[in-house]
Amino acid sequence: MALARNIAVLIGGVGGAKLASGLAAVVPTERLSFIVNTGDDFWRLGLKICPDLDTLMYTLAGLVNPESGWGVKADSTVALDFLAQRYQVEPWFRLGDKDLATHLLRTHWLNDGRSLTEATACLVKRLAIRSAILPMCDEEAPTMLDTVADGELGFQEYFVKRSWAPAVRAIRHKNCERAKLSAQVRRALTRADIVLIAPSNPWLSIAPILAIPGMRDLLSQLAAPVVAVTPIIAGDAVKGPTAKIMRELGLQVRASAIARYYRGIISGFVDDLRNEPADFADLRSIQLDTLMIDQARKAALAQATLDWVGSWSP
Ligand code: FO1
Repeated sequence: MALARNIAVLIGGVGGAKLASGLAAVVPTERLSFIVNTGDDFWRLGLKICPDLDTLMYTLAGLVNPESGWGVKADSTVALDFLAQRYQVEPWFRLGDKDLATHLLRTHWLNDGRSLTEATACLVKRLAIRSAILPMCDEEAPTMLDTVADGELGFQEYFVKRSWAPAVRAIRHKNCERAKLSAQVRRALTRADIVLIAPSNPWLSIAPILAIPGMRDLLSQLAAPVVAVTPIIAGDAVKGPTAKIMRELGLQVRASAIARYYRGIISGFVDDLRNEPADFADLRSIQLDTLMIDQARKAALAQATLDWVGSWSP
């Protein structure tokens, strides 16, 4: 594949950011556009929190906390501790001091009338990131989990407060019918020579993006290849609730179930070497080492994926 090609990536949180980091190591970063899940976003203490945007932003800026994969490295929690100790505010959502600066500035700009796309672009520019980081939409379309025992929970209540323990029976993208494809997202997708779906949780991180009216149609009509990377390795999720949710939704925990979920959108699928070879029907597929345990492997997966797609005959 020629170096100067445009790549758009649909992406969620920590798992997806690893591939983003690999891509940034092997292609000019200004050629990368990320369309990021905002279904996890919520308001906390009057501040707009956008975990997946920030995870990607901090990763590409070299600021991410390497232990957790989210938040800022070497951050302190002076404000959070003071809130807990002196004001009895429950510190269930860990907001570090440096991370708080991002939420303050973003919320300030939103209150000033900027869209989330504009506010994110300003943060990205000030962090000297050359890739485009685009919220999936400017409207709020929060992911809601319908749980067996506790009814409907907001995403962060389910994921962080309840440690994704409650069994899920359905997932809803509240108000998604009101969301619109932004001009920036549309342009990133139509200009892309290749579209990747990162190995993020298909149901929690990618489904909210696909739920935006017009998104599925746009993706299915693109001339460019659309290729998903498996989040299932050796028949399980590397981290997080992907496998648990698949079981709860009555699906088999297999890469082929992920490929089936993306049917009609993707033309290719990157499976993992450790998975049982599967029949992906009419999709092109390849088995690669998708376990991104260090920077070298992140870059190797990004390069191998781009080389593979670049070798497809037109
Ligand atoms: N994840 C946690 O498991 N616990 C936290 O306290 C937590 C705080 C947090 C603060 C800012 C931020 O940007 C992300 C944060 N995350 C936390 C991660 C995040 O909520 C999830 O990993 C994603 O929403 C899932 O993609």
